[in-house]
Amino acid sequence: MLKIWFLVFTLFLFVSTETLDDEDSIKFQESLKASNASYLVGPAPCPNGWQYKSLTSSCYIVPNTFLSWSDAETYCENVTGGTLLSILNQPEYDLIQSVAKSYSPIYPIWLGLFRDPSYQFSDIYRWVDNNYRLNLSKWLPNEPSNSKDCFVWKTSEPSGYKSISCKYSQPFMCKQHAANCETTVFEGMSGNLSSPNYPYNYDNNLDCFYHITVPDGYIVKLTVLDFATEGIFDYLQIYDGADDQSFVLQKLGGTNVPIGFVYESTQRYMTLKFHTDYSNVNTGWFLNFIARYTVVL
Ligand SMILES: [Ca+2]
Repeated sequence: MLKIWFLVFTLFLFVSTETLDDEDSIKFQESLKASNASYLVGPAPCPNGWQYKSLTSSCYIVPNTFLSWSDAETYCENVTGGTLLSILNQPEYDLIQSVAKSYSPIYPIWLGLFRDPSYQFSDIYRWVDNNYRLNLSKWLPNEPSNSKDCFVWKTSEPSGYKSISCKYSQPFMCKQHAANCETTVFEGMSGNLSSPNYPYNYDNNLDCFYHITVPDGYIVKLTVLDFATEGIFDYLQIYDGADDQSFVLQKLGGTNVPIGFVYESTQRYMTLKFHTDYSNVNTGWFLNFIARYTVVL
């Protein structure tokens, strides 16, 4: 399995050797009396400009351009952060058909669908954002053609899928899974953070954000108390700053993360992002943070 090979060739490095028991200033002890707060922000499931559909927990956008299949897929990945449209079940087909029809009543739109090269002598297809092989039931009569390698969705009646040459410029939709975590904001001198459902298994397809802010003159000292995720595919990324554009302090994944390891910010902010992929879960993680007084020269 592809995932195993990634695991074999990937090595996690841990940069901090500080332990839980190092000294903190008297000032820190005194100010522990200060109140702590955490609260949830959101939900804001889709980026700006995307349509959220609760039925599929997904976001959709229609770029105002016609492109070839490969250019459209690249556009969805690089420009929008999604993938070409997949239709994973009948409710999604019905839901998106009305959107697609109003957007492009004449021209068929690209599907993020490809013939699985490992099964080229049988009709096995995959969606670009989903690992499942599906026997599709939406083909138009006499489709798919063996001589054409890309697939469109004709949204006008009779609607259905057909194969065309990949080089044609067609309209398209991009899709991405909605962020199904609320963003958690921590403010104060200390707090505990854990993955969703901890100590029970977290879900697939997560992108959860945690923002920590400690008082002026302090830095964030984050300690790992428990950690178990699926290798490199489900990871917790720790940023030295107020958002995920900041410097990455560490990327944690797997089941060998040392308990008691500490990561410190250089300023009063720290951000964490927990990402999980489409399959295989574990019990997740439990962390603690405290504000540590620091003298900035
Ligand atoms: Ca996973």
